Amino acid sequence: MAEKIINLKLISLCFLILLVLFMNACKSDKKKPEKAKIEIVNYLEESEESFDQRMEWWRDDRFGMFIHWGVYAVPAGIYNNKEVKGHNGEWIMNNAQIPVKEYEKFAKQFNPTKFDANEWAKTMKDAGIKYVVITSKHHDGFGLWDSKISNYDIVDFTPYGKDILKALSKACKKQSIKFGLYYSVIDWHHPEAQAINYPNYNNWEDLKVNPKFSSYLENYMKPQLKELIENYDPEIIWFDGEWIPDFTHDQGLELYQYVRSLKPNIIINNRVDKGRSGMQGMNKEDKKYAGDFGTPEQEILKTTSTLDWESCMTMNDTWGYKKNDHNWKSTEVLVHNLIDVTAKGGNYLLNVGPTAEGLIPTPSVERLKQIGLWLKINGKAIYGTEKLQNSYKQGDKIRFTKEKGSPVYFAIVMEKPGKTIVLKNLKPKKDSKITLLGYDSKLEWSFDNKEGLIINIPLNILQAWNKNTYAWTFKITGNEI
Ligand code: FHN
Repeated sequence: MAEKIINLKLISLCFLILLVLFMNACKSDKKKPEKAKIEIVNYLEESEESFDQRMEWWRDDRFGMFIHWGVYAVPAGIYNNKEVKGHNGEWIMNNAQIPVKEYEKFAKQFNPTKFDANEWAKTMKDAGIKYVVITSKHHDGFGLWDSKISNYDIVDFTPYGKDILKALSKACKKQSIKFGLYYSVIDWHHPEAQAINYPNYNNWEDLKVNPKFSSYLENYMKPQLKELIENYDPEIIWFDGEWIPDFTHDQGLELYQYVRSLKPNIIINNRVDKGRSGMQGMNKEDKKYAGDFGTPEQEILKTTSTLDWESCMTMNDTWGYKKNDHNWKSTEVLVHNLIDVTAKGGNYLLNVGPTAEGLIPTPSVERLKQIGLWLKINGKAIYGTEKLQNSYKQGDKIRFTKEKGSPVYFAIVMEKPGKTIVLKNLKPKKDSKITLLGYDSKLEWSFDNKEGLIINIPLNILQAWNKNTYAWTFKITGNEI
């Protein structure tokens, strides 16, 4: 009997122990905090493979539109009935040393009732533009979107009251044009960012650093960038105004990480950091600076580069609209620039400066149309191409490109050729069919080790060259020699 009682006690004890263990297990399960799954990625140490993947569409697209649009389109280069000195219309606030409250009066007049986002996107599409970069905020600090961080924007501060970025991003999406946003580090309107002696200074060197700049960076710039990325899903953030002494290299590195953390596959230009030297933007030591591509401004690199780059250029002399700037480049120059940039492995970001009413100036639209017509025929030699390994040119008037990953080469001739054209660096495949883009006929050719490739151009084709031809593209399957 006593043995039975001991057994029963033992069983109960075991049961109790198991119960306690079970309850503790449940408790500790409940208590165990969810392991935080925050993965800290260092975007500055991206592998080459991942970088190449991220940059692929941008490298293929080659041709983008830059849009400088904002309050400065209202004065359009004139202040107090006088033409303001300096090329750039978007600099009028600074160049004419206009006090903030005075400049705000222009914002109060900004009413672009003729702005039609779909029309703009169609102009881009017809021009063969593949991506666009628009000034969300230029140096004057005015925003083209409905910012919740500020009321100095198109919705809260102007009679127009509609969100331009919203309309344009939608219209671009419809036309499959990738959407990018320019954002200025400089802000002449924000009290924590503007030089503390603004607008009373004699020259650039006089501008005094604002001791509150890092507060503006943390509490204004970053939240605005977050807003822009979350609301408009841009593919590119294009920084500018990074040269001011208020902004540091370390802040640039951190800003790059910040923007990538908001959208990891976004592409960011090198002006996110202090790596551009002068206007050229192709610092040889770019590796230590953040940024995905170099930004030569108003110029084309002299030759190829191992870095990615994009030449941004105006069609006349200003970025932002100036009513008296009529110094337009010819369409021929613009087409030749696109060819030259492409052959050197870069991208071409061509600027328009719309009016205060919301229209892209007619001379720009006309040129864009002509470029589009040229690209309709010759686009194969531009989009999705890569630079040649040996030489991107022959003399001043011939440029080469190559279809990515295939033995198809293009020789682009930028002046009317004679009855034959001789190419020194390409050897066609035996029985290769050589054509001129836009014409069906097979061209006769011969190849000689000494002379090179000789292509005959029939008279009827030669006679078709006119002032809107700009350049002819010969398509050749073969290899480089
Ligand atoms: O100061 C600006 C200028 O207004 C314009 O936006 C150009 C475009 O690349 N960037 C700056 C100068 O580098």
